[in-house]
Amino acid sequence: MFPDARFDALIPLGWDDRVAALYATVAEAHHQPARVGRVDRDRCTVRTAGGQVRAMAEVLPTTGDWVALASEPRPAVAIILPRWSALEREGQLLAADIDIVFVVASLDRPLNLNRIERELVLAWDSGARPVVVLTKADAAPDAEVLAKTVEARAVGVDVVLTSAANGLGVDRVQAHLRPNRTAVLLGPSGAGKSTLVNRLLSEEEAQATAAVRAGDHKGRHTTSSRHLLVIPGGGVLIDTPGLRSVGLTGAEGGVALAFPDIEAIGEGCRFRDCRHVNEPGCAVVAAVASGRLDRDRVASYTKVQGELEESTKEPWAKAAENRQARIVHRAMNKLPKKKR
Ligand SMILES: Nc1nc2c(ncn2[C@@H]2O[C@H](COP(=O)(O)OP(=O)(O)O)[C@@H](O)[C@H]2O)c(=O)[nH]1
Ligand SMILES: [Mg+2]
Ligand SMILES: [Zn+2]
Repeated sequence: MFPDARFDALIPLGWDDRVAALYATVAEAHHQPARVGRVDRDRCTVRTAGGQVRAMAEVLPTTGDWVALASEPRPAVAIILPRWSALEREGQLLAADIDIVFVVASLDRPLNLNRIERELVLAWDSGARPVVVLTKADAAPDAEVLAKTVEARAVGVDVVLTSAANGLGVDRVQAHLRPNRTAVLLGPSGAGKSTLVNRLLSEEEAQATAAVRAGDHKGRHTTSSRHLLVIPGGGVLIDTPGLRSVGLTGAEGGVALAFPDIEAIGEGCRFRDCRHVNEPGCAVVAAVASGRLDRDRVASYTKVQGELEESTKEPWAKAAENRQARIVHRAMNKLPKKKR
């Protein structure tokens, strides 16, 4: 059945045996495969073997989704293919069917290791593999040292030092993409995501983007909405607008993957529900004391854990807790004021 030459034009968009197999399980004969490039309100722009099409969708897909497209009576997303990964922040889908999440942070401002760690949790939770991309290495004299610091905190994750200004590390980013992989860029606004994208795009495509944008006075590739870009050297990139905050609600699965070393050592704690703060027999605290675990990394872990516990509490439990807090508060207000 595969390969089906009719769909060869989709290969640069990430079409491969895996997608073809998924497609074959859900699509009907009158459908054609397409990949979602962008979504606005009730419509989306999809890329088919024949080109770009605006399509209606009853259930909105997200950027990166593979879909079965019906063309009669008008183009419409008939089926969203089962996703093998989805990057999600607080229930909001940012990208689907990605293989890599580039966690982007720039070196022209103080490193926010906590934020990187939180983005790594989201990245791991998506089902894709995270890679940290440190940008603007040209703007930091101690870039190498900063990269080492990040490496120590991002266990099991490749850290790539880049500069769009002088081209450093761009080949390493490209190497991650080249075997027809799809990656999404995650990181705060101003981190240099779009500049890196432009660097990876061919001159023609970058110019085409600029020309499209010139009409709306933005002048260059900016990210008003996520979209999907084919990288000439191979692979697909999804640019996202900068996230202001990185909420972790629902990302429990990502925590275990982002902190495998701490979770493994935590197996040795005396108490199953050890919080690794000051419990007796805590293996994590012992590992910090002996230098086996990084103290700041453990602090991030416990912070993230606390936040997830807070977000997964039943609403009634939270209400009861708040009620209790109010009662205590009132009782305290009723206490006679301390004499000075
Ligand atoms: N010095 C330096 N500045 C950069 C580099 N990459 C991006 N910038 C600048 O950083 C700013 C934000 O870049 P942009 O790509 O728009 O960030 P985004 O919001 O993450 O898409 C722009 O003014 C860029 O010119 C780099 O490698 N070196
Ligand atoms: Mg941008
Ligand atoms: Zn413990």
